[in-house]
Amino acid sequence: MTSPHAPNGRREFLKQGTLAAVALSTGSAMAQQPQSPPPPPKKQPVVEHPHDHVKAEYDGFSRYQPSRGNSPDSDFYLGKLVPGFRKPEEGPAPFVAPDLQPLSWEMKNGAKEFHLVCQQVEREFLPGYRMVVWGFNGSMPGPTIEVTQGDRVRLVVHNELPEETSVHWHGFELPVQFDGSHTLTQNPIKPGKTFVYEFDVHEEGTFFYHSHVAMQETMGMVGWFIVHPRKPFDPPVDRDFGLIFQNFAIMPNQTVNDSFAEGWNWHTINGRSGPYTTPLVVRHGERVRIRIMDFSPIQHHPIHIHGHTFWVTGHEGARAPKSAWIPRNTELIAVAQASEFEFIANNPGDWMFHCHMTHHMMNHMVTHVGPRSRPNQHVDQYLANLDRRPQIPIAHEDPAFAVPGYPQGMKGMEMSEEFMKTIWLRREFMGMRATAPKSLKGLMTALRVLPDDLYSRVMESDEPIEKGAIFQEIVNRFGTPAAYEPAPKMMMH
Ligand SMILES: [Cu+2]
Repeated sequence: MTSPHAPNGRREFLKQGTLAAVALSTGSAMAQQPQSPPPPPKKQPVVEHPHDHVKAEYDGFSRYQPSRGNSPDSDFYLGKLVPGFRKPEEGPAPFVAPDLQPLSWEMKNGAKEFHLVCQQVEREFLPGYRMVVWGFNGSMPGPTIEVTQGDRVRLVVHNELPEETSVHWHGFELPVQFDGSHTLTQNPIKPGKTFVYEFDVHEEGTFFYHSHVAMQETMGMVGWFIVHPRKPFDPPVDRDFGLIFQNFAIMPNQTVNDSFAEGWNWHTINGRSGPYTTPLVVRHGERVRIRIMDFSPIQHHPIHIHGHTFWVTGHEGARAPKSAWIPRNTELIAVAQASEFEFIANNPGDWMFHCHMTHHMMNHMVTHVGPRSRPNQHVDQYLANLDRRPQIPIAHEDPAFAVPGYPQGMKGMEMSEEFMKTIWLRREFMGMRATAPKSLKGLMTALRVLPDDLYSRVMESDEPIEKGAIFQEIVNRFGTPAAYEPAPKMMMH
């Protein structure tokens, strides 16, 4: 991860561990106490605006509260050209692909030289769910390549797979011999062999690299290739996130993806399923860019963000001229396409950010014969008593069964104590509602918009934070505390 505040390295991990341990013990204590009433309503504070090079409000659009501004033709309608806090001379905001690592390079003979190893990798989609997929350098998706427009790049690709491969640099206008189109433009890279690609990057934008063997793509062989413009785009953004959406078919009791399947039951964002996807945490009022790419085998993703309206500023081809930007809250992204959104984070809270395909909002889906025919039961209870063969009642006495189609609440996702510990160990999750992990599944993550002081508590401080505390504070300041019910203390492992 390249974020300056992201948990990265042992020291950060230890810090978080201590923090979490304190939070955990606080949590256990809380679990035995009666729930305290919500604090009395507070007046919405006047937001201090410490930045004199940008304004809090532009033509009726406020960076600190939900607002649209005036005319749809205004440059500032819905925050369209409202700048972030980052000064243009600071260069582009660092690109952050949560849960993925950047790929390092060395300058050699006038080119940035990167080394990629194609190989089978193990990826933990959820805590304890280690899946066997294919990727690069021990990662799926592969590590992120980040360069600047005008760079010359040399990509040394070594094949550790047991079969031939080639790597395609998706979208680049490069010399044809380095396009990586398996057998059309080069001889395949045989197992154990190396091929060197080299070209000048004259464009800027959101690119990616992937194996050009179709079934290998399905096994996960993809990674970001981000090219920053020589001159940062206007208006400057404070955050630049990248999320790769993928689907896999991994049947119960299996760890290996079925690359030939057409029904997909495991869904990942940067190689993790919700709630293991790492929330995007930003400061209230910042300008945020999110780049999304769909590398699913055959399915498209309508990506929806709550509480905000974003401008679509470009796709995988290039940045769009401002006159062509479109405001949306849901953007359909097809296979091998990318979309870039920008918005002002003017609405504090923990917001859902997800694919809207219903089947993509669940983990390890199977036909839930057991759980779906019996209400409020987990299939594990049934499996644990197979010797006694518990009867499945043909006539259900529960009155709910009078409703055709009941039940529809999916059961079967076990969140063990160890699982929950791993979820809550991450700094980015601190202070979310105790039940937050239950609502983030499959292709879902959270956008957290936090006022400066709460951002510091979550991302920069070692002060213990009780589950729900940050959310409660946001309701106190911006919502209606009297009408807010804290989450039950049910996930306090
Ligand atoms: Cu989807």
